[in-house]
Amino acid sequence: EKEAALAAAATPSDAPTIFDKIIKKEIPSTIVYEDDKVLAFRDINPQAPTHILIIPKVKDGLTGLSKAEERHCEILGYLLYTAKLVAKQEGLDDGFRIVINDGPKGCQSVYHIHVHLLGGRQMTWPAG
Ligand code: DGP
Repeated sequence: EKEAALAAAATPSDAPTIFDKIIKKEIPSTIVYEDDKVLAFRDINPQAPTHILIIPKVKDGLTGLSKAEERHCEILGYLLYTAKLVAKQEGLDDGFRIVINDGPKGCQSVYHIHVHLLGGRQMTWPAG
């Protein structure tokens, strides 16, 4: 409930987020993969033994999936491909889950698009 309230309170905007500071290494994070386009780091509030966020280094207006334009197709595909690489690196050979929360009702709290990679336990369905 607390998380839902926090997410609902977050106003969707294109303003810089905490993830910009993570990208610039101004605040520490546990980075598990990095290249020129994307960064993958461990979620500060893990919901599974493996919980990693994959983000584009350049937001380019992509605060969330609902703001996607055709020009974002390449980076969107690359985020998913990176999730697959990181899943392999984490040894999630029996399966994993990818989540993109969008907007207040989707429980999004950080308005810089990010792919959640969750694994290391049995997932349940439907998601909450
Ligand atoms: P979402 O609720 O889908 O917008 O996910 C945002 C996630 O970001 C949430 O699971 C917690 C994580 N997060 C927020 N601030 C930080 C931070 O400073 N460091 C790290 N590693 N994760 C953060």
